[in-house]
Amino acid sequence: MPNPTIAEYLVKRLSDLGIDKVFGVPGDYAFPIDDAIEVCPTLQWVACANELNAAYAADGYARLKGAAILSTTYAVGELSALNGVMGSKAHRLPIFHLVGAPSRRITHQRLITHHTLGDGSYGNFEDLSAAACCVRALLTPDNAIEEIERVIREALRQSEPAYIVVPMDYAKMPVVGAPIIGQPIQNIKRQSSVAIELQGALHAVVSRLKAAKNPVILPSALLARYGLKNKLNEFVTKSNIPFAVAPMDKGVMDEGHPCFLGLYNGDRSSPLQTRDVVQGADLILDLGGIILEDLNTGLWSDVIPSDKIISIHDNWVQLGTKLFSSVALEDMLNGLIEHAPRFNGKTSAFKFDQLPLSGQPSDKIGSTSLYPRIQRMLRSGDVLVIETGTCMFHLASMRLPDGVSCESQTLWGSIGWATPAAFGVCMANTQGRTIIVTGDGSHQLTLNDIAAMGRYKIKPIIFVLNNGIYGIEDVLSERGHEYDNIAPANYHLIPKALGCIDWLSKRVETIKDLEETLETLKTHDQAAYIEVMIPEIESQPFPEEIINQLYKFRTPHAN
Ligand SMILES: Cc1ncc(C[n+]2csc(CCOP(=O)(O)OP(=O)(O)O)c2C)c(N)n1
Ligand SMILES: [Mg+2]
Repeated sequence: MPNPTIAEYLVKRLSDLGIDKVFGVPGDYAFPIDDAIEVCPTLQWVACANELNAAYAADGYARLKGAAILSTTYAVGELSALNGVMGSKAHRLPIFHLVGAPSRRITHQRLITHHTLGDGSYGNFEDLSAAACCVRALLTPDNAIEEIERVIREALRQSEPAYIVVPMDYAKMPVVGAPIIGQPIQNIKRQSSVAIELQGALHAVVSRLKAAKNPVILPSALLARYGLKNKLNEFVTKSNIPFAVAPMDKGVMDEGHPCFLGLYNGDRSSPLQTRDVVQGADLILDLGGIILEDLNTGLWSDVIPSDKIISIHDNWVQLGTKLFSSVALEDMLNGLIEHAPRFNGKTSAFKFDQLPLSGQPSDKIGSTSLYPRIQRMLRSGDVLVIETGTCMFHLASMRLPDGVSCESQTLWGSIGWATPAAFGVCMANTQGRTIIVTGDGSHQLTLNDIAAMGRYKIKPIIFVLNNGIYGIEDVLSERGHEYDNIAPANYHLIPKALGCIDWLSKRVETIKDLEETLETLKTHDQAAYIEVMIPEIESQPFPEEIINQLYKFRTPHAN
């Protein structure tokens, strides 16, 4: 049998990882890749409304499946995807970004083509796209087999996006050499350690744990990226060490676990006692490298002395000034499962579960009545997708019921992410429901992918919070700016207008409306779209003190 073409081989080799969908928008330079995807029996082409949405959808898919494929065309397509891929880099997701480029027969002759600046220059967009990736390759028939192995290896090792460009003529040529059949991602060892560094790090960490009286674990989302959620659970269960999660890391561990303390977010922890337990611990085991970003630390109000924290990063371990490098996170976790001592104290010193229910049936809905009801509707197996905006503050501090996980984009924070990301999550989540909570302003950026959701007959449950404004911006600055008002829309009419069949679509204004709709959802087996009216007056500015804490615009006192 003749060798497959580069395009055929590339998409098949990536699907060997267990990826079964490709998110993208077609384009002429990418036709050979698009065609190869279409005929590949293990891949489904998922047509998104635009490349940015496709990148967000790939991001959501990779959060559950471990990796994803994004396919765009030269320049106009890839540059539209850039913000989304950069977000995946920030959130450490291996997205394979495939881009079809003009053929070498064109570029060698410097013929001026469409999607260029008209200057006969071709490589100038590659540097831009590659900036969102940890590894890049331009495939030729001669290098394709080796380059694809290198790119896959590196993207999985670093858990970051990869950029793969294929000129159109090369894409249709057979690969030279012996094609390789790959392994599913779960079977691949992502990083390996240098034995002496690993032994040293493990010994140092275990000794510190043995000497500790009241340690606490802070697990980071990076563990999920490396497929280590189950191992984390095994370690926590076996060691019985209490753990708290920071907002960015919510969803990495089941919040129904008896060792769960709550959300650690400095002075904005929930419940507040979580802060005291974390900051009162004599040892904090940071598993995965917690990112001390403003919104992940209660505006940098975390107070953890460096001698109390041990940080186990993806491939290095730090204990004060002692640093071990070339130590794989997975190897450390395996070692800890085997050697860490078991703690016997009572783990959770306080009880907190459901938010109190408030409001009468005829009352208008507000945040205090909405979130307790969302909390009660969640059930094991659900994945909650949280958009950037006022909802993220309410949802981050809310305890998730047993077996519910969640995804958010707390670090990159690009509004509009959640709607397509939930599309991607839904495409990967064959077990449970996918529930998304988004503000109206964010939703307006990417709601055109509701049409794609209808087309592929997925069944998300979407809550759109209609307050008519960029509410969080009012909270962070002041009220009344014209630029924070958003175009009014009848959101609940969108699914129908965009061709979604059998969707439950409602606008709810009172608690009675909301409760009736939530009751229907209990037995409803189709997609649902609920426009929740929220009074804009709720978005009151934070006190200036807090705003200054975040932006530091004031000149500090001289002494
Ligand atoms: C792509 C992008 N553009 C602009 C912003 C700035 N921004 C952050 S939150 C926000 C408003 C979100 O409003 P909405 O989705 O309506 O939620 P609300 O806060 O009103 O609940 C904006 C404009 C951003 N984070 N990302
Ligand atoms: Mg809003």
